[in-house]
Amino acid sequence: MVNTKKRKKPHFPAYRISVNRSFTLNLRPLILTVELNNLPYPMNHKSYPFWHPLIPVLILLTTWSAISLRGEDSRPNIIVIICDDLGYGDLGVYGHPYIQTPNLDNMASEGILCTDFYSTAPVCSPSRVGLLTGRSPNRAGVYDWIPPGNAVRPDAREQVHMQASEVTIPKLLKEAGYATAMAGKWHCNSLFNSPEQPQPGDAGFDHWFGTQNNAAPSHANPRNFVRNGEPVGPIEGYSCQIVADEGIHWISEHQKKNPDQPFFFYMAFHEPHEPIASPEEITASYRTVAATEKEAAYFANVENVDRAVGRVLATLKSLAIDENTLVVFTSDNGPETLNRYRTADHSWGRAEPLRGMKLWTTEAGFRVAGILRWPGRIQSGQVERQALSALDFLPTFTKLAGADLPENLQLDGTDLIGIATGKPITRSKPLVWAYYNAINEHRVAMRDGNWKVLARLDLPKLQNLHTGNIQTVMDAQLQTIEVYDLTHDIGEARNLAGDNPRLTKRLSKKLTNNYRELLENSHIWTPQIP
Ligand SMILES: [Ca+2]
Repeated sequence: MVNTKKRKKPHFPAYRISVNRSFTLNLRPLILTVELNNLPYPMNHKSYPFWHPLIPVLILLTTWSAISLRGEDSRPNIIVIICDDLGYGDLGVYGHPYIQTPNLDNMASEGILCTDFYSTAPVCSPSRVGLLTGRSPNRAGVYDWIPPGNAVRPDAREQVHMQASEVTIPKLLKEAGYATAMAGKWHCNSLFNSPEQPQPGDAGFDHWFGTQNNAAPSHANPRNFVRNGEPVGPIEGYSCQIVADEGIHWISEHQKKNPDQPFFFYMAFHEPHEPIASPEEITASYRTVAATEKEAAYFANVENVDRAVGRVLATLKSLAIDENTLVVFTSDNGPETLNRYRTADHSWGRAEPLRGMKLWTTEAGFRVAGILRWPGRIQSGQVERQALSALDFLPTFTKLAGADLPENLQLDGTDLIGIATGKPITRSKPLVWAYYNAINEHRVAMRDGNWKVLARLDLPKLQNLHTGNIQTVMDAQLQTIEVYDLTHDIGEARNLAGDNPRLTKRLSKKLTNNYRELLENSHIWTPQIP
């Protein structure tokens, strides 16, 4: 269903009444909730409607003199941490037998571990555009990874970028009063740090520190970072720690200067995408379990990410903003295939138990790690098995921020507010991916409830849709439908399409309807070469 409903919630300031740190009242027009904190009560950290029977008891137990009323924005800070090509099975908490990820394992145990979390595409650029816009990246015209735009191409790929008209998470949160910043891999344009295309600042980030694509020459001592339009030059250290440093510094400075203003930080690590480089000290610890030196370096690369995440989470605690900061951790796509290209020789990412790898439309292409942590609002130790997507971040974050959505904005996800309290989410349309350059033959995929559906298109591999090929794409019909029950077959091993024609027909129709709608609303580029 197209989400055209404008959110009417006005941006009234919230006032917090604190009573001996034992409970707080958040007062907003139309929304009156009581949060119980630090109480020996089994439903600690829950919000209660104003009529909850505990309220009068608690009020009687306090004195007015203990109450301080102060104007304070109680909306959460939000941090998105995204890895590059992290395998679904690469973290300890997702079952890796060797890689040590204690910080991410703890983050999951303190929040929600998502078993069925999806990125918006099986490759870098579209995945990031989908996350930032809350829409299938095809709508923005970003179909495949974006090469540098230094040469005109017949398929117009040199033009591809997230256009200025796209509505993004940072734009919406900034309008709602948030401070916004990003650090790491951008990969949403072909002309990075050029006035010819929108840059991270144009996408809504007040502060940005990034690279067009990978850290170069590798994760070690990168030379290609740009901060707010100014090339930084060589930096000593490893990319994920450098990116974490930028985040820690920016967040710390922001808390000093504007402690009452909530912030959004997008932290996009380059690891563990090639070209991989890892600290010797960590690599050494894996030499006894890794088959090769390069596998040990890959394992160390993921552990280095874990250490960077640990430093960020420790900073939130030291700044005393841990309780009111939502941190999400995920990956842009699945693991790279070892030696798929010449320099992909460290790519020992683990897709198990999923089928495929990065660039596939089977589960390993885009089912990724998904961890959500927000101690003030999310109960610890939850495991979430509903299908969730990075498409859901925009509707979730804008709701938390009370931000207005533009009229007629077509979104492809749903808000995840309910999962904090174990409620089922409502998804008005299935998750659909159309990746025309997939390694496997089924270029279109759908997740609907427990069903995974794959379909072929009678098309050659395409990296872009443009005026020269759009008619051929429009004429291509979905065919050779495959159906899998992911509840019992996470590895997509048993195609049920032939066993259950009625189910297959129903799912095929649903996929066709949603795919056609997406195609009709996908941006089409015009090549400069006729
Ligand atoms: Ca990637």
